[in-house]
Amino acid sequence: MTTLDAHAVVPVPAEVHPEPGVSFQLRPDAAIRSDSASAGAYLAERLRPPTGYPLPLVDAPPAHGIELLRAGAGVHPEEYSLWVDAERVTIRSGTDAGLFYGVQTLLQLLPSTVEAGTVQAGPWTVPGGRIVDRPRYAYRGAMLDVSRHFFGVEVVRRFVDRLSRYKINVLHLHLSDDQGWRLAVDAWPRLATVGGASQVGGGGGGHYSREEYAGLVEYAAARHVTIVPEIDMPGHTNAALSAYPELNADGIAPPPYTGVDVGFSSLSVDKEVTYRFVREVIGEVAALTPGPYIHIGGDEAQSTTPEDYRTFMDRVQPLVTAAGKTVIGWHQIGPAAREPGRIAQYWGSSESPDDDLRAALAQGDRILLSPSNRVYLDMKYDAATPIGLDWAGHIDVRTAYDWDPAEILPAGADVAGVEAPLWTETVETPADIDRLTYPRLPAVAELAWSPQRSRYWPDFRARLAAHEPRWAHLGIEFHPEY
Ligand code: TNX
Repeated sequence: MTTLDAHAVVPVPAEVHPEPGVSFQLRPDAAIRSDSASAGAYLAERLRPPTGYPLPLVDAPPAHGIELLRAGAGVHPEEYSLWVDAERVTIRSGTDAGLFYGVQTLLQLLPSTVEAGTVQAGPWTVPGGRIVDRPRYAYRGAMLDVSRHFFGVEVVRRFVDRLSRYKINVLHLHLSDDQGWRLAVDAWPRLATVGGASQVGGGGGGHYSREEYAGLVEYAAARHVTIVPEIDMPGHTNAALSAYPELNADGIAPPPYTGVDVGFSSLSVDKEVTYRFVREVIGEVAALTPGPYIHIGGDEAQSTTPEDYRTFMDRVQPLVTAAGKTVIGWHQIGPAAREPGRIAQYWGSSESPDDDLRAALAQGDRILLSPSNRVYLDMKYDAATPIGLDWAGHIDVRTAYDWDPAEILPAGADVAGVEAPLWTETVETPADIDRLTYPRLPAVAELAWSPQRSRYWPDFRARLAAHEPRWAHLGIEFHPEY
C-alpha cells in the first residue's frame, strides 16, 4: 500500500484523508503509550510476536511509536480518529471501545504478516494521513448455535477473537434448543447433566460450567464483545423437557432428541412450576451476564397455541425486566405485550416483512435485522457448498453484502443493528464454522459499521481478497469463491 486511500480496511472507515509522501515505519525502538491499559496491552500482544520488537508500554509520549489517547467524547461514543505521521501513530477516542477499534484499523493498515505468530521480516509501514471513523449501528452481532452441535469454550473464544477484528460487538449464544441445553444452572442441575448430554446426530453434546461461561463473558468483554445469552422458549425446549418431567404438560419426560426437526416441543404453559423454572433460570443467567440483554427466543412455537403463547410471553417477559435485563426475542414476540426497550430480532426475508414484524413495529420495538435470505450464515453459498441449509436460498458473499438495512423497514423504524446467525444443524467442526463464517461475516460487519454511501461491492470484494493472507495466518479455513 503506497497511500492511505489504497487501504484494505474492513469495515471501510467513514473518512479517509491520505497525506501523500508521508509514512510511518515501526522500528525496533518504538514504544506504546496508552490511556487505556487494556487497549495498550492488547496492541502490544498483537504486535510483539510478528515484529519481534520489545514495544514497551510507557507513560510519556514516545519519540517514536504509537499513542492511544482518551480524548473528549466524539459525536458517537465508539468514534475514533487515527493520525499517521513520520514518527507516530496517534489514535484518539472518548472510550476504550473506540481505542480498540482504532487499534484494529491500525493492524489492518500494517502488512498481513502482522497476523503471523512468529517473527516476520517487515518493513512495518503505514501510509501517512488521517482516518475518522464511527459505526452506523450500535448493535453489530454474530450468533453461534451451540445447541444443535456443541462447541467448547476454546472454539467460542477463537470465534470471538476473530470477529472482534471486524468491529463486531455482540456474540449471541443460542444456549438451549431441542437437541441440547448448554449452560449449567445450579437450581436445575439436570438441565446440563441430562439436557446437555445430546446433540444432532447423537454425539455426546456438552455444556459450559458457570465458571467457563463467566470466563467466556470476560474474554469477550476484553475485546468489547457483549455476550447475549439465549434461552429459547416456550418451543425449542425438548432438552429441558427431557431433563425434568414436571415441565411437560403430561408429566412425562420425552427422550433426548438428535434430529433436525423444529416446532414439536413446548413448556407447559398452564403449570406454575414452568414460571418458577423460567424465573430461576433467568435469574442465574442474568447474574452471570453483565451485558444488558437476555434473549428468550420465542420462534417456531408451533406446539403452543397463539393464546397460550401470549399468556406465556406476558408472564415471562416481565421476569427478564425484573432480573434487570432487556428482552430480546425472535420477531414472533411482536404481538405479545411489550416490555420497555424490547428488541425484536427479524429473521424473515429482506423482501417481505410479515405480520409479526408489523406488530413489533406497531408497538415501538427496536428491530435487530437478521434477514434469513441475506445474513443466515448457515445457508449454502451455492449448490456446491458441502454443508449448510438452503430453505432461505443460497447466499453468496455479494448477496450477504449488497443490501441496505435502512430499506427493509418503513421510515422511522428503530433499527438496533444487524446480526448474522450461524445455526449448526449441519455444522460439526471448527473448520465447518470457518467456511460458513468467512468471508460472509466480514461482509455483514461492514454492512453494520460503514456508511451506506461508502459501500460498493467491487471495492469491498478487492479489500476482502486482501484479507485472505490474514485468514491464512490465523488458520481460518475460509470459503475462497466470491
Ligand atoms: C430457523 S431462525 C430457526 C432455527 C433453525 C434455522 C435453520 C429461527 C429463529 N429458527 O431453529 O436452526 O431456521 O436455518
